[in-house]
Amino acid sequence: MVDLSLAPLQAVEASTGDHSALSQRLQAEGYLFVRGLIDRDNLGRVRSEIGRLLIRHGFAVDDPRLELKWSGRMPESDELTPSGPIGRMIGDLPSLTEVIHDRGLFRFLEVLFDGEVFSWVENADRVRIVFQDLTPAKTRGQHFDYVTPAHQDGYHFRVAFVTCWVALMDIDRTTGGLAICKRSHREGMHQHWYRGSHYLGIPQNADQAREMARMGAVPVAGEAVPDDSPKTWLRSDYRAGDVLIFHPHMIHCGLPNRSPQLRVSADFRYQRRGDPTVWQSGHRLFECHKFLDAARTCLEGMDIEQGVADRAWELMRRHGPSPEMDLPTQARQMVDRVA
Ligand SMILES: O=C(O)CCC(=O)C(=O)O
Ligand SMILES: [Fe+2]
Repeated sequence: MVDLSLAPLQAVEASTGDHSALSQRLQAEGYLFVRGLIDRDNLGRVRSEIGRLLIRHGFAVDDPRLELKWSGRMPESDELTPSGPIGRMIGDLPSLTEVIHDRGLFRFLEVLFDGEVFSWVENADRVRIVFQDLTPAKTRGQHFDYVTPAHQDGYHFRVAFVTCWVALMDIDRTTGGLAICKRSHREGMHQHWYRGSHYLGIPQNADQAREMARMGAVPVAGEAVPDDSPKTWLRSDYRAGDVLIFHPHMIHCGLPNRSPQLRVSADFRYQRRGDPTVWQSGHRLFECHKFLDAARTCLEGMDIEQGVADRAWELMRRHGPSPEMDLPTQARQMVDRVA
């Protein structure tokens, strides 16, 4: 990640009841930042239950002076992923369901959408635990695993929706949190890069794109190419229960966690009920990943170039499982389409 020029987010009141004011602001600025939107008691309950799970599995230590203090243990294999055992336990917490369906959040979104709200099934699997990253900024590439690379959620899901990023604890500059690139939602869909299964996101400038290409990475989708114009990234010191709602084309990234705590946040997606949706919205994330991993394995087993496999995988990701054909047939069809 390149050095970021940071500025604070401008908040709107949770009680704003004016649909056109909110939707115009979302269109103009690409985000709505609402302090303390989530019910404090529910929020506290889910945080302490996640904290207890993290202590029980050795990731956090029980320290009354510092909640969610990292033990120094890193996750092994898939432990903490949505498919792994601890990830699944977090996803199944009833207190998390409460937060996903928080009354205040729903009321706010109903005003924003001017209609009923539909919560994605995979929201249960969107609690994110970000581990400490003490790598010096200079040596840290865009491809570093500890932070979420710059991307647009609209690349993943090509329908009308909003992402609600929720701070599940207080998150200051040291703990990292989310940053959004000011007004980047007006630039359309940017190129998103992969190297094999390694997701590199959006390069921040032309140099970084060249560096990715040199490593053998390819852009799999998106049109806008990186430019060298100065960019401002917006963030704030988040408090537990704050919600950052943003446009599908808003470029955002995670900031490195340099604190002794684990960073715990969630990112939920919602739509207006009745709007067209994507196959993923009706599935838990581990079901989606199972399909995507199987598609990847199938394509890697074929005698084709990496770039072709990457683009075919991208098509399979958009289509989802086919009721008409098995995976190898679908993979072959997509390869023929991109080759
Ligand atoms: O929390 C993060 O690091 C990334 C979250 C994200 O990408 C999202 O909210 O869509
Ligand atoms: Fe995202």
